Amino acid sequence: MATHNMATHNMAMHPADCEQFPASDTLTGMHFIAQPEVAEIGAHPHWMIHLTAEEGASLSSCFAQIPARGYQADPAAVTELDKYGCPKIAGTQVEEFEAISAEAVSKANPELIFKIRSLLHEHGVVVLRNIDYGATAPTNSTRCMHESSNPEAMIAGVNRLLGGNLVAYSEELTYSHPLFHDIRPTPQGREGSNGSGKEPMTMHMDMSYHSDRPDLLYLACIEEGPDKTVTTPFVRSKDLYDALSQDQIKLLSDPGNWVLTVPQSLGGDAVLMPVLEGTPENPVFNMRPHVGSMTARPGCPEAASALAHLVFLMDQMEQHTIHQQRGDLVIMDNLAVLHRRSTFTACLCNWNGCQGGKHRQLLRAYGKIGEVPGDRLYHHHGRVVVRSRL
Ligand SMILES: O=C(O)CCC(=O)C(=O)O
Ligand SMILES: [Fe+2]
Repeated sequence: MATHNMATHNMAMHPADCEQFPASDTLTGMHFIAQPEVAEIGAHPHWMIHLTAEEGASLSSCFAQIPARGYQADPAAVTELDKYGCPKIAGTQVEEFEAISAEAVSKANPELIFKIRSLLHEHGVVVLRNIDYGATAPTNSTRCMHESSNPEAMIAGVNRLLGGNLVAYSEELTYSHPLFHDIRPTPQGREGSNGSGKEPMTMHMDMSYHSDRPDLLYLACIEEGPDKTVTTPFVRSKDLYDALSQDQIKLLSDPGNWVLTVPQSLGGDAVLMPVLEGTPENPVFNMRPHVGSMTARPGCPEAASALAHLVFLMDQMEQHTIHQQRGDLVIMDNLAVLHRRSTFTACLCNWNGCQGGKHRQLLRAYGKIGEVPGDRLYHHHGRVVVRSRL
């Protein structure tokens, strides 16, 4: 198993900013009003799909035909830059990779996509377990590329079958490949952590400040890491909404009540958007993962207490049933559920010279339903910036 370094990508260490924003329908279109579950870590909740050994083998034998990094114009590197200085994504290449990956998934397991769709519809989240990710490379300080196409093909194939297109965001290019992010958080303030790297990751929607936020979020667990108790807590937005009062809903839905800021890496401007949008059936909470990036406008104590109540509810209602292990693929309806990462213990190497895949390592990707840019890359968040012109 060889580790290849990403060639010309921007490797600067920046905080991960995985959120963003606007109102639209959710993928599922409908949600169950369910009580939060209290299943133990390791239990098998009903939104988990355990692949059998044969199912896993069938998927990997179909993926074997797919070239690793077939979504890149040059599979060895991302070399060409677009007019913004971002690595150029070859739209047609991605299109082709999505098509062959979708074909491989349907051929290997024709029923799978129906199960995924139905569980996503019902719960907003699905975890596939026992995927054979093949020869993956351990993450390291110069990033990695996998010899196996399995993680990317699994994501691209499922996403395409769900009606999604892979998309990238210019502010997230620091993660490695624009479409497939190497997420390797440490609590010591290194990349992949939140904000300054030392903040906790609060409940959020990925890219919640962005007008073209993703509909679907994929987290493929490449390595579990040393902490066997770290979880990806989540809560359904519909459940949260139903627990709010009409007054709180009104306060949260008024954009004038809030100071919501984009990531520091984008200048940290406040943008015009409400905390809550969507419809009573499909509510969308534009939660940001950084402490301090969502506050009530000064002089709006009622709004501040509505937000405090929402935070209290998220804390009460979140489920702790997802602990990711190698071979998992977490799929979330990004608009219908909020998620975060629990506090965790880092790799004992303290992010220094650790070899052999001991770090927790996720591969993240985003899917968008409907029209997407030809090169799959969004360059601007598209929000109205609230700033004094004087
Ligand atoms: O590490 C996790 O479990 C969640 C990470 C996350 O929220 C993200 O990368 O968007
Ligand atoms: Fe996230």
